[in-house]
Amino acid sequence: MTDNFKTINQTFNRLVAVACQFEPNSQIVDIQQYGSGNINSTYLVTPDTQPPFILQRLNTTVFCQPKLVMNNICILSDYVIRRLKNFEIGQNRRWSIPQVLLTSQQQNHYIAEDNSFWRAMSFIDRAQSFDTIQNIQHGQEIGYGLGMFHRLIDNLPVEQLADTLEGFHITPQYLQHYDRLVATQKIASSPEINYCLKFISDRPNLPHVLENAKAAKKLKLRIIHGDPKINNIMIDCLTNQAVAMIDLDTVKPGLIHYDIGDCLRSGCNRLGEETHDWEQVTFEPELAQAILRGYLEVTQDFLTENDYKYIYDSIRLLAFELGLRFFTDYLEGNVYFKVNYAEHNLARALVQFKLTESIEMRSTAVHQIIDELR
Ligand code: ADP
Ligand code: GN1
Ligand code: MG
Repeated sequence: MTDNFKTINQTFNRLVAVACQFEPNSQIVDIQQYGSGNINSTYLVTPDTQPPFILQRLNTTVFCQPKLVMNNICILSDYVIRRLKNFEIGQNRRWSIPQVLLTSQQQNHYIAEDNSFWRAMSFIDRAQSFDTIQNIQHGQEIGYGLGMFHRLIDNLPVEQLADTLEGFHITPQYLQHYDRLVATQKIASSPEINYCLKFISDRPNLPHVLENAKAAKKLKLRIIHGDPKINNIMIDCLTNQAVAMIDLDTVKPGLIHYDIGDCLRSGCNRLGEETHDWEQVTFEPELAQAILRGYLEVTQDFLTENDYKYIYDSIRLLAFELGLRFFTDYLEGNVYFKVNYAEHNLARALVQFKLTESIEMRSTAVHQIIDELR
């Protein structure tokens, strides 16, 4: 047996041992690495007598209170399951939420000997998610999916969930951190790095736009998803309809504008956030129209005047914020997002800044779309 093969075998056996904690009464037939998330490690587990399930190793550098994260997810999914019992979903539609699977010790997580933190979730079957937007109908379903998620929890009191990731989407805090880094660290020079540095320094007011609105009580805290990029919205393989939102680690109190902005920055960039063709990245208003149409179809009853007023700002801000987060992570040596090569986070930052620029250029069209839809 070669050393390489031995290591693969050991890793597989370790994964099986963890998977068995959640499914002690079956033989594990297969475990495959799954999905393309930037934070956790995800596996699809196939037992012999039970349906497949998702096994994840939580990134505890990012989520340093993993038990609280699991508590939030359990509270939210129990609430949604109860709510769905008396909820009229559109004709011929289905909607579900991943459920936390318990260990044989009735725990919602398992801590392995090496201190790694694991959890298992039910698998949303007959569905898939995409890293790039497929077409206008996909856009509308992405919007509907986020809208349905917000609608189902619109009465869940914010106090019920813990703030498991302080500072998440508080753009001024990301900026402060970045400013400190740039002031204390020698930054290399290249056309791409200089573009990013200038892009950020040219927009001193932008990072504050949503936090100012929150402080002025124009926008209020609600429970949010926190990470509604398009590959976290599952699409039915047959009907092409949105059927679930997954990746619930960032569910916590926040502004729904963080979600709206993140969903649109992710869904209106046809090249996707991993493209190497960053100079060609654009924000497409017709996709924004489709996403917002789908979103408002289910949420218009509880949105306020101010909620509408800040939609454009939120799209621009969330694209900028993600660019700032990627660029900062690049400067810090890739300590947060998973990367495949040293400049990966720089490449990702360029995509988001180019997208922000395109959003700014299409400001009139986007405002008009929002006005027409309300
Ligand atoms: P990350 O936090 O790293 O993004 P995710 O929870 O989004 O991890 O999972 C990564 C991928 O695994 C998703 O994009 C999706 O393809 C798949 N996935 C995760 N949870 C489920 C689920 N409950 N049902 C079906 N697929 C899932
Ligand atoms: C991360 O986990 P994943 O890949 O769905 C990140 C999001 C970013 C996204 C960009 C907890 O999401 O905030 O928008 O990457 N999640 C966290 O792809 O930081
Ligand atoms: Mg994800």
